[in-house]
Amino acid sequence: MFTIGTAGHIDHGKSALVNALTGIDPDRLPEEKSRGMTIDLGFAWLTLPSGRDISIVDVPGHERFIRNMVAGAGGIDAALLVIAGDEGVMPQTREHLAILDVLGIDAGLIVITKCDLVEPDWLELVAAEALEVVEGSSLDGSPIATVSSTRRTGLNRLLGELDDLLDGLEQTPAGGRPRLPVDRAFSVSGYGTVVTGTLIDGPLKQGQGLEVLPSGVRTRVRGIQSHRTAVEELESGSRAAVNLSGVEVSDVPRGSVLAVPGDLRPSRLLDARLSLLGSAMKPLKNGTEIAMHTGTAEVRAAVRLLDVDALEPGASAWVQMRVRQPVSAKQGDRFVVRQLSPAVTIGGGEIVAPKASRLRRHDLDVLERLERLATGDMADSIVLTLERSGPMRRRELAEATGGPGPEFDQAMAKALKAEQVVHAGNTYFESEGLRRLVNAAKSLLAEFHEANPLRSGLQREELRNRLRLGSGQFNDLISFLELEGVVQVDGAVVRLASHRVELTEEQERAASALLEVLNMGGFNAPPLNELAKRFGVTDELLESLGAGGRLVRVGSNLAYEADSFEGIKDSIMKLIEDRGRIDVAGLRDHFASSRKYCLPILEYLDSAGITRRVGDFRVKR
Ligand SMILES: Nc1nc2c(ncn2[C@@H]2O[C@H](COP(=O)(O)OP(=O)(O)O)[C@@H](O)[C@H]2O)c(=O)[nH]1
Ligand SMILES: [Mg+2]
Repeated sequence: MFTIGTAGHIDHGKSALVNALTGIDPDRLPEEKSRGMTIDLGFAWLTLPSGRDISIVDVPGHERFIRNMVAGAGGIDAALLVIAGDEGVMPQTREHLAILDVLGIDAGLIVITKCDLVEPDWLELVAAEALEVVEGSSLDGSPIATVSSTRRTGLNRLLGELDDLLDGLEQTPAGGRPRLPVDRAFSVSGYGTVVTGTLIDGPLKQGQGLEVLPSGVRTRVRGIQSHRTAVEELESGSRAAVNLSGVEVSDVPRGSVLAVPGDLRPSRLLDARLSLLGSAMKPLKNGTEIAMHTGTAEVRAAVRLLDVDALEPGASAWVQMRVRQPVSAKQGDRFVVRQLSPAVTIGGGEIVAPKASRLRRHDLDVLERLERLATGDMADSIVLTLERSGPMRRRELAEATGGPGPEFDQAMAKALKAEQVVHAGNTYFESEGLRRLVNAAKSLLAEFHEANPLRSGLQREELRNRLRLGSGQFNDLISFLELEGVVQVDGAVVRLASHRVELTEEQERAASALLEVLNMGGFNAPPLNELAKRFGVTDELLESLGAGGRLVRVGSNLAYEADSFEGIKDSIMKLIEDRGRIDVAGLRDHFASSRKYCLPILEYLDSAGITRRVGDFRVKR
């Protein structure tokens, strides 16, 4: 369904026009009725001559209520730019037009109202002025309809024009995921909390679980109404009133967004393309605080200009918007920028990355990436995000690009198929980036092996630190390398699959002599440091013998030759089996040894998971 919005200066007959077209008075608040002035958004609907149902959002014209106008204009498909025949173009005609322009609303009709009050020649002048004012804007060349709402003239022609206009518009494709920026929340007795808004992505279904952003409160759709009629499901573009379970009115103020849980993540830093209106009075300086309107939300933001030091009226720039309150937006969302004081619309733009990290100013690489991000499709933005931020988990990546959902899945499939993205486990790499990481890991390991030929490999943690990866990403990378047969992992140590510890003849001779003595020594092995010194076995060589499984290091100065230790272990286990348990004294007596040997051996067996300590005794594990 299409939603149409009004726009134009106060008292130009917007609400009267909506009333005349639909029979519904959009001014619903008592204060609006008593003051004869629209303050907040009004809603109405009608069926066009073609049989098409449309919704209408009526906005206030008064300059004090521009924020309400922006909230209403956010989700509309086409605009009725209303200009009173007796007054012609006025300040908020221009300001509303500028807002439609920056929001990218490029379908509309110019409606000249109150034609009963003026002469036809005068109307022609107003029409000419109107065409001039829309020139160069998104409504450039829009058809003009002339009406009198009081005398009800020109209304049918207007409806016909509207039908023609909508014929040429594309309906948002179905199959997306619902997103509803909330413009009103109230309580209905017997129902509870009801919110309204224009469903910008859909469909929305009865019973659906949703999340309120930025608060993160979970809720469920208890009922949906469109145009006061209950419906099971609502397509995107429609006006919606949604009865929510489990939330208070205060949980869903205007500016909140309802979305599928996990689809959007509130962000405080967004990358965007910002244009300053030609009508802005002065250049925008880097760091300026402004009001940013996106969806139905209005937040304070500081603008970081990335490619200029001051943005001139009529020019555009890459910016980072640092917002004071979290914003829950998607890539491609439009926003309006207003000056804080005096409050006037000065520009707007498009969000390129909803969840950004701080970028360097005046950096050509950064600017080029933003450019590609803005012009590319989602698959490109996936690749670019990975390029920029390094490997990411799927979830993280979805949030950093357009949000999870079928669009993301499709884009991901495309990027994987084109081999621009590669994944290992749940971590996604930009393929060039992965190649670089693989090469880095390989050369770090090769260097290590070269420098430490006797060591079996590099500590995992050390490799992770050198590659500067998070542990999840690192683990995925290592699994990938293992699968590819590049590395071999032994506990906490990683080595190149091709690496073998090879002893020189001399080292082998020394090692064998040492092991031989140990083998002969039995339970009461001679101190390791003395043996090592005697045979000229370096610490490194000892370590390598341990890693290679030829030597069992039981204590800092106590080691056994592997086979001989196996025998000792078997005897101890047999002893435990016979006696049920054993303590240090028992072991000492059995082997005619001393605590010096028995204690470290039992502790070693504990730590190897072979025995278990119970009080002073060891039992079989
Ligand atoms: N004569 C005449 N008066 C109109 C017409 N349309 C609106 N008005 C009057 O203009 C005033 C402002 O209209 P309203 O719809 O509230 O303007 P809005 O602020 O743009 O919504 C009201 O007093 C209306 O009755 C029209 O076509 N002809
Ligand atoms: Mg009004």
